[in-house]
Amino acid sequence: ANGKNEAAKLAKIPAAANPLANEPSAIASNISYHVQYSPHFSPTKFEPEQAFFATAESVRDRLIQQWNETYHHFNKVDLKQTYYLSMEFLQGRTLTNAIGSLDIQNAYADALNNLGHVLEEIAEQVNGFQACGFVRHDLDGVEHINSNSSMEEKDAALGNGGLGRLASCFLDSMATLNLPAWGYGLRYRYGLFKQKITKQGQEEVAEDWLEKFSPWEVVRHDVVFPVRFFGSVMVNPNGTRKWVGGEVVQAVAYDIPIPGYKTKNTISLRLWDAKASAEDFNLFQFNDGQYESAAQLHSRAQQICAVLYPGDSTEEGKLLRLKQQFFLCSASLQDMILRFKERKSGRQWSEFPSKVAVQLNDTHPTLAIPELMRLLMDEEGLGWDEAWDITTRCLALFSENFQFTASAAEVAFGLCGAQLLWDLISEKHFIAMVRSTRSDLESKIPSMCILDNNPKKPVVRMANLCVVSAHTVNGVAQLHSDILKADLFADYVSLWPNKLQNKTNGITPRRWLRFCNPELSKIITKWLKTDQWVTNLDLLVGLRQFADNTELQAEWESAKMASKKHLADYIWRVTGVTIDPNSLFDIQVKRIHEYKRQLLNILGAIYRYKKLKEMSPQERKKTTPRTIMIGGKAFATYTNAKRIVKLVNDVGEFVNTDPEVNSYLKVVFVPNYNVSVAELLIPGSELSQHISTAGMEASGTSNMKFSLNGCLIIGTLDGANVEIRQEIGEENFFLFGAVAEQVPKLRKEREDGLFKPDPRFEEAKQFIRSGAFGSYDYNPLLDSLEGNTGYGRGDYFLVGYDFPSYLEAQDRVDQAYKDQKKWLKMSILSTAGSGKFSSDRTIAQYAKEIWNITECRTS
Ligand code: GPQ
Repeated sequence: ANGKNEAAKLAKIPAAANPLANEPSAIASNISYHVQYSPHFSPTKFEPEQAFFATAESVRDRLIQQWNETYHHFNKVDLKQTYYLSMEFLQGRTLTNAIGSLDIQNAYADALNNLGHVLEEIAEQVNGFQACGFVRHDLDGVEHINSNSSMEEKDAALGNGGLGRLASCFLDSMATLNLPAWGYGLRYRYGLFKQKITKQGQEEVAEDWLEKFSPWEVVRHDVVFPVRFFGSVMVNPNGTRKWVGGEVVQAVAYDIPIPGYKTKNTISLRLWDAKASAEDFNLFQFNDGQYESAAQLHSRAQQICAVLYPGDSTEEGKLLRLKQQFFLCSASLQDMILRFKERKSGRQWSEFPSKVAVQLNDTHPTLAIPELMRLLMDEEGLGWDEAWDITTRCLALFSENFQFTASAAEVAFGLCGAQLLWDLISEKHFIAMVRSTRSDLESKIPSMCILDNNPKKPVVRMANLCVVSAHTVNGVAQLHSDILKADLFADYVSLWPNKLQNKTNGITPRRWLRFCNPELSKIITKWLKTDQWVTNLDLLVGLRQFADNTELQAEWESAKMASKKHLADYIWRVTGVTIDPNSLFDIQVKRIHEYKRQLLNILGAIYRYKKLKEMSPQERKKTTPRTIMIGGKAFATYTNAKRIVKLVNDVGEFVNTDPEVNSYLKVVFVPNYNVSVAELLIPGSELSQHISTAGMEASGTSNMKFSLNGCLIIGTLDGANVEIRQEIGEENFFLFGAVAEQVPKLRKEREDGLFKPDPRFEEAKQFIRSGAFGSYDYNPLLDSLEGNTGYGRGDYFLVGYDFPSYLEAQDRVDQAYKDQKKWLKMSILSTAGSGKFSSDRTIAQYAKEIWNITECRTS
């Protein structure tokens, strides 16, 4: 340790009169207090790691203050409150976000300076190199650990991608808008895996976000609920039922504070952990040497929250996922009911829907429906009709997925007692209602009801259960909502015309511009002459009038260049590849999925490489140099997605080491893409790709983040791309590809052998087949792009059809980039047009149009 970083010196710092005061001296003494009296390490060092934990704890003190006040205020005012149930929350890091929300960056920076540390280094935000752990893996698997390696705040990655990150953005907006709302989720021991790239491609490594404890969570030892699995249902002589036997697991609450931006309101993300009770530990067996069976119930309980999204290709996996879902639903509902009773004793159940709104994040928490029914009927003694009325008035859901697989749901019968579930969601009521009110829909009943018509092994159709039970179901972008109404939920539209709504997704401008891109934020504030845009993103439209202004353009360009340099530095550290900040930075980062078509991107890159090779050196000089970056994780058992990861890496190694071409084209696979890496990539991007097959991306949200940061989009008419293009102007969007209505016909044509592939498409594929990228067998991947005769699998995602128009759009990109003035104007207009995509707008709509809740500001 250098002289500055010894803990002993901290003892000399005088205690502050008010440790929660926001002067740098009080903050410094508060930090010093935590180093000494909330120790997590041996009492000698005060290096970045110790400084991080002590700083986080001192920030947490401030959050707890506001958090408690908010808690008491919500209890006292007793307004209707929203509970957001989600199997995923992709929070990322907290420190920068929390200090920024509390609006005390400068004081913390000064305090830490006085203690010999630099805030940005501790938060790892400005240089961001730790985002990937400072460890670089060679393709040979050799680890390069930077010798300056220090600690990093681990991402809380309790989610896979868009759905989980949306939940986190929503919490940020709920807090900032002072809404009475809480999030509920699960405290997975291992969140999303860490992606290691080796010669074999992607390798998954468990990521222990709690390895050194999380300073942001608070365990509530007094908030514990029993959750029962399996067992049977006993019917008493008086007709009341009781669910008995099976396994009982305790749900223990861990709370994470979610501060609003520049407001006192701090709400909770409550995560449940699963625990067996002491009686479940078989002391007798243990003393008899049977250690494993003695702890069997404990280990079964621990399985529930062990991992995010356990593989569900086996029956065991399906059951475990369902147990997780039921665990979340049951514990959260018991908590809501208790709060309802505690806030005012002796009140009527009929008041419940005017105090509680439950929002289900997709169909994952569908079991909340029968579980709320069970709690109301079996535990609280309500009759079916009253319980149903309450349940349907509380619940709303938004739906992502087109193909709701109900198969797993059959396990739910075993899970909660077959008879029990059957009674609770008994659809005879639904059928009777349809018959009595809409006899014209008789023929639609079989497809609309909840259970399929297999009497032996009835399967619950989760989507139908949701639509029948929830008062509102919404899609997440206009196009997606229109498709839901026309397709999946068409029958219900005529029954309940107002049940299906649209709420276009949004992102929080705090994390995704103000904090991740402080340089650009400063410029925006300067030109708009206000920083109000951070909570009123529509104000960005005020930048439009300056889009041609050379002074703004120069500032814009230099901010972008600074971010590109940061990014280039990061890429070098994690991959060993040098990229040129003067080239066009072209990024596609998202989960690897065939429908998202990273394959289209990489085939385009291969085609570009081939054309560059054919050019003379003079011709090459006239091209627009490009750096194509692709990042994302593939689900561990999704073979084709993993092949894509491998292909991108192989193409990169090949192209980047070709001296003839590599100053005009680089292809980089960005390893271990996560929230923190996104915070670094997005500000440094100039072009981003959102190129899913039209009709398949429900919304997309990274498209909004890129656009907000002045990055241009090449994309299809899919999801929220449609609305982004409308808002920023068609001329600022590089559009290509088939539209959603064409897709079924195109697939059919392909099937019928009527499709004639473009020679450029054939050329790119052929280059891979020729073995240019090594000995790995890419044929199974390439076969998926062929017509479905023989070995082909039909090119379901229409990569072949869209390839020519994709290349043409890329040509337009190259041309546009040559005119930097024009490009900068388009970039400014992208930011200026992104106001609509604030999650504040989305959440305000949910609050008004679905939840019926109003502001509850803590003063
Ligand atoms: N999404 Cl169904 C997920 O991230 N996970 C899922 O299981 C499902 C959807 C995404 C979806 O693909 C994106 O288009 C959306 O923008 C995102 O949810 C948030 O709504």
